[in-house]
Amino acid sequence: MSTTIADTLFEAQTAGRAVPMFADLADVAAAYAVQGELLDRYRAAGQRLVGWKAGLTSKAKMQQMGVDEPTIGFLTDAMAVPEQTTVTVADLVHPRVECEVAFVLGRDLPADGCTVDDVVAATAFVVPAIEIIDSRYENFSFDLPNVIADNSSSSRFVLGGRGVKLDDLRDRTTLGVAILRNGHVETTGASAAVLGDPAAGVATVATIAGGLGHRLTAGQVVLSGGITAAIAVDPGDNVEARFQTLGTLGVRFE
Ligand code: OOG
Ligand code: MG
Repeated sequence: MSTTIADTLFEAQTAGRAVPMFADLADVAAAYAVQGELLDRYRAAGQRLVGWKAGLTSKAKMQQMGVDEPTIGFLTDAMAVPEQTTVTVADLVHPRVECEVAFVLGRDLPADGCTVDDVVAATAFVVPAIEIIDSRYENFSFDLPNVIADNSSSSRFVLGGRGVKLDDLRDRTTLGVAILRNGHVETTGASAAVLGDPAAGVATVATIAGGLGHRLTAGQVVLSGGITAAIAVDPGDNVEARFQTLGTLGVRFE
C-alpha cells in the first residue's frame, strides 16, 4: 500500500503536479515509512542526501496549516538553489517561501535524546536560508500523516553566502527577520518563534530522525523551521529575506 503512495508522491513531486490526499495513510509511522521510500527513490534517481529540515516548529506555521506537531523532511543536492537565481514556477504546484536559520553541522549529532547543547556543540556555523515549500496536495491543505508522507512539503532551498559561528551571535533566539516580496515587507519575525530557539528545531529533527534510524552527520545542513507564516509566490516575484546579523539573500520566480 505505502509503495503505491510513494510512487504517486514521487511522480507528483518531480512533475510538480497536485494529487488528492491519501485517506488510507494510517498514522505518523506509516507516513514516515512513505517518506523513507521517497528518499530511496531520489537516491535511485542519482540525488544525494545533503541534510534535513524541521517542519511546523513555529506557532505561525502551525496556525497557518492547522497542524500542531513538528515534522521532518529530507533535503537532497538537487533541491539546493543558488542565491539570486530563478526558480521556474511551472515546475512546482503552488510554491510558498519561508525564512529559516540553517545550521551546518561540523560534527555528528546524537541520534537519541539530542539536546540544544548537543546542537550548539556540533554546529560549525549558521547561514540565512529561504525555504521554498510546495505541498503536492490540492489547495495546499493536508493533515499530519499526509504532510509527512509528502516530505513535509520540501521542494527547494536557498542558502545565504556567509556563515556565522554561533559564538559570534549575541543571542541566537532574537534574530529578527523580514521577508520582502517585490520590495514590500510581507511578514516579520524573530528566531525565537521556532520552539523558543532555532537550535531546538535542529534537536527535534535529530530526535525524530534518530527514531527512524537516521543520524544527522557532519557536513549536513539542517533547516530549523519557518519563523513566520509562509508567503505564496507568483511568476515574476522577487523575494528577499533580510536577517539581522546573518545578512540578506534573494531568489526570483518566473
Ligand atoms: C509543511 C512544511 C513546513 C516549516 O518550516 O514549518 C515547513 C508546510 O507548511 O507545508 O517547512
Ligand atoms: Mg520550512
